[in-house]
Formats: sequence, structure tokens, C-alpha cells
Amino acid sequence: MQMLAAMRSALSLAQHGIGICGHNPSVGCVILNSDMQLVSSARTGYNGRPHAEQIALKNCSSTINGGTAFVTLEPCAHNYKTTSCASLIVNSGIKKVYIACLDPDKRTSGKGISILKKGGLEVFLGMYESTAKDLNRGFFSRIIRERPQVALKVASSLDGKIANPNGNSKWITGELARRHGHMQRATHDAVLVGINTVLKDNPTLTCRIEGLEKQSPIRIIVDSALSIPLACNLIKTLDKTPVYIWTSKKSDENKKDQLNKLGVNIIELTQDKAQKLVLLEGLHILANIGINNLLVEGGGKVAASLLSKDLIDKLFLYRSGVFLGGDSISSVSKLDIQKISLEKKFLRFSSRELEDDIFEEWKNVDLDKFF
Ligand code: AOF
Ligand code: ZN
Repeated sequence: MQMLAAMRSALSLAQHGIGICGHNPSVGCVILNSDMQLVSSARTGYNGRPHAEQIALKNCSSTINGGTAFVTLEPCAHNYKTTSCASLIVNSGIKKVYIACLDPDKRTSGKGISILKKGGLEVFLGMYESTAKDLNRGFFSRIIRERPQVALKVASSLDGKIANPNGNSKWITGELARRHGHMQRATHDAVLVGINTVLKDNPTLTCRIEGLEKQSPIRIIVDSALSIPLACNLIKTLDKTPVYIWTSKKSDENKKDQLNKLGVNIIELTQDKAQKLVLLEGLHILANIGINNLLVEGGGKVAASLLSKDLIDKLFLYRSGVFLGGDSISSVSKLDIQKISLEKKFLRFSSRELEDDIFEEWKNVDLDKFF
């Protein structure tokens, strides 16, 4: 097998684990023997364990003495229940390791490579580096910025409206776009909406693609005055996946107690001078509980708050071929922009058709600076 193809295959394995590795990055590992023939391959296990290298080393079809390993992330250097992946590789008989990118986790960063080199192995760093980082960008974000990667999803009309004047918003895009949106829930660790969306749409926010229900993200509601109805669908489905409410320290103690008793997690956030919740504080709390990727599903106010603080890293735009007009509800509420700037904040990096709708992914221009 050719070397570049081996790393691409490791990346593809890692890609399939996005959304099911818990707080851990999804890593791919391919092992070739001394004749460069494939002897094993694996990706990180469910919920992040076992690590990819552990599985691949265990499942080799023949001897790997003098072999080569291709890993999408630096093999770990820390011991946890078992020895580190770097030491396992050293003791396996493998002689060369190609690593796509360094692990930002301080327990490993650079140390994994040191263990390999001290063990007498040849190490090559940087093959498909940017692809590998892009794949686990949520993990990199949590470790480096101490907040998840934040994606804003908008399903709108051609003129960027998300609901008609009486608030009816449920079915703007078609069936395939909606299923695609559910897939986004499966590959994100958490989904967030504002209280207005809960009051208007009574959403469940779970992933309802058959077979992927267990990959439903945890659900976060921004509700500063704690006006969530106790009988809403989110609370009715607490047995499926947890609900967190971000609220102010001043909200009603009785209601907090009632919600706590039902099993809802209440997170009190500081308010700024304008009495708005400090959302960045909430994002840091999410990072602390291991959330790598957050999907924001609206509404307009939450989108505006996050955009105005430059806290949106990616946009997922689904647009359908209708106009709803100026009296309809915009995907982003008032931004209070005093002076128009044509400096670009987002760059489009992919687009595709979903039946009659269009799906576009945009990336914050500053995102690459962090990693
Ligand atoms: C690897 N291979 O497949 C993954 C790695 O909680 P633990 O002990 O599983 O450690 C988590 C850390 O391990 C995580 O922060 C990252 O540095 C690394 N992930 N490492 O060698 C893998 N998923
Ligand atoms: Zn490991």
C-alpha cells in the first residue's frame, strides 16, 4: 500500500468516529508490515476508548516486525488503565511512524513523539496535517481555547428568513435537508437554542435518524428568566439525553428547584452590564464537561448574541426556494452595527444540493489562526 493512501485511509477511519468518541478526539491508525502490506487498521472506540493504536495493534493479521504505522494524531504518552499508545508502538516491533499532527493535550504534546524516538523508531510528522486538524477541530478548540467549536445552523428562505410573521417556521426546507440537519445533531456533542425557540416550536432536539438516536447531543437552553414550561418536549424526553439550562443568578428559586427535581441541570451565568447572559462563560463550562462540538439551532436572538461576540466558528446554511419577505423573522436579530464593514467574517468552504434546497458551510476567517 502506498504511504499517502495509508494515511488517507487512517483519516477516513477517523472521520467515521466523529460524534461517537465522547470528549476524546477520533483517531485513525493504519499499520503496514515490512513489505508495506496492510496488516491492521482501526479508529478510536466508542466513547473514546480503546485508543485507535491499541485496537490496531491488537488486531494485526500477521507479524509487524519492521512495519510502519500511520496515525492521524500523535500517539498518547500518558498511562491510563493501560500503557500509553506511544510505548505500545515502541514494544510492537514497528520501526517507522507517520503522524499527521501533534496532540494539543499537554499530557502528550511532543512527549508521544519523544517516547517513539527514544525507543529507536523513525518518526515523520505532518502528512495531511491540516486535514487531520480540521477533522478534530472541536477537540483542538476545547483544549486550546477552552471552549467548544461553535457551529450555527440556519434553515431559511432565500431572503434569510426563518419564520413567517406569525412565527410559523417548522417546514421551510425539504425532507432531505431536515435529515441532514438531524445528522448534524448526531455528529455534535451538544445542541443549543434560545428560550423563544422552545416556546414557539416546542422542539425535542434529539437525533431522529433510525439507528442514530443514541447519538443525540445534550441539549442546552438559554433561558435567563427561567420561563421554560415544565411540560415541554425537552423535559418530557429527559430519559433520552440531558437538558442544561443557562439562566441568570437572579431567576426564580422555586422554579430552579422544580427543574432540578425533574433532572434538569441548571447553570447560572453572570450577566453583563446590559443584563445579557455571558455566553462565553457557558461555553467554558461546556468545555469543562468535555464538549468539543456545539451546534446552535437558533433562534435569531441567540444567533445575534453569539455573532456579535465573534463566537460562531462555522455556519451551516440550508436555504429553500421561497421568499418570506421583510415582515418575516430574520435568522439573525438586531446586531446594532453602527458602520457597515465589507471585511469578510466568513468564507464559504463547501456547498451542495439537497434535493431542491442548497446547503452551504462557511468558516470564520479567524478559525485557522487558533490551531
Ligand atoms: C491516542 N489515540 O485514539 C485517542 C487519543 O481519557 P483518555 O485516557 O482516553 O485520554 C484522552 C486523551 O488521549 C485525549 O485528550 C487525547 O490527548 C488522546 N486521544 N490518543 O493515542 C487515540 N483518541
Ligand atoms: Zn493512546
